[in-house]
Amino acid sequence: MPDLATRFAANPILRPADVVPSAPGLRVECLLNPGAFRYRGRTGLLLRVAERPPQTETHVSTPVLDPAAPGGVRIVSVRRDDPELSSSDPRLFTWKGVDYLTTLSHLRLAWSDDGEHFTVEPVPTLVGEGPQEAFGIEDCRVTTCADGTYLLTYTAVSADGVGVGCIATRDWKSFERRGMIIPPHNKDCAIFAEPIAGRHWCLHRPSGVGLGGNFIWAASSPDLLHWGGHRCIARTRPGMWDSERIGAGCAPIRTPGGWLEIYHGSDRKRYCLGALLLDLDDPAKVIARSREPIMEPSAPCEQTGFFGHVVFTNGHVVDGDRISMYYGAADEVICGAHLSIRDILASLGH
Ligand code: MAN
Repeated sequence: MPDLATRFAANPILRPADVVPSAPGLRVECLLNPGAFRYRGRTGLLLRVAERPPQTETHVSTPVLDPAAPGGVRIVSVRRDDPELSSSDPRLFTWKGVDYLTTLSHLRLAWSDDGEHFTVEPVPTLVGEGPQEAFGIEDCRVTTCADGTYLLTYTAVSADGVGVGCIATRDWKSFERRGMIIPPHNKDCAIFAEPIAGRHWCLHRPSGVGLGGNFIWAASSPDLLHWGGHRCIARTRPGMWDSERIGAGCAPIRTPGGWLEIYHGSDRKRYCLGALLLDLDDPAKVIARSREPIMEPSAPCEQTGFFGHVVFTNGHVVDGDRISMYYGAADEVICGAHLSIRDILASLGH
């Protein structure tokens, strides 16, 4: 059955070869999961650019941010036959009991006049800063606030864990770093574009070891820095397409019948997208949820790549009924698709 997404004819719209590496000796391996926004009539994407040195037959090498190293980047290089190396996932390896990512990500702006053809800036826009971002920054949601502020929530990765960092900007040139707003293990944080009854809201995704799981939570805050009133709003569903992990996309869309949130779900075999409809006054209440995915990895570039069978989104812009959604395909290239809000709501029975 076809899904609800009409993919751009030009997909993939950006590939690793379209991006200049951030330093000599590094290669852009993957482009992933962009935040999306409008600024002065143009569409902006904040791409996740994942880099590493070219790999060899004998060694696995990955960059780590280290202010003491030349150029601020230290290369961790391990012989493939080292008995203390273990790796079963292309995204991660463990060496001497410490976990590493196989790539280092930064965030980089790309701009478009038509929403489909993008030009990528030649240098990184934001790179990890400080020990809690030593393994990079990833998967940035961009919330466009009514006062012209853009709130960026991203995954901050280090050997200390995976948490949510926040940065604010008004002009995409100067950035105010607000630090880690939700500690590890947490990611997939999307801040609502407007307050509800005087409080700010967000969705986020803690990961439990033992009891609990990779579930979506909601929280609220008086100041966008201190988050409380945490409630689990959606769990994974055994036997379904979102049985293993779920996480919010970007800021939900206000509709007359509720907040519409596009989220990702995985069942260990693939990552699909679905929708949640949340109560307008109390977004911790789920009114409806997709039984079937609204989008599944089906195009060749969604099925084959750095990590295959993945469609993952954390960025879109909305015009009336039309969502222009940007997504990472197979953790390697950036694609776009249009979706109709009406169609998604109808699929939820609303
Ligand atoms: C998971 C995946 C990776 C990501 C790490 C750290 O393993 O989502 O793409 O790099 O988490 O966030």
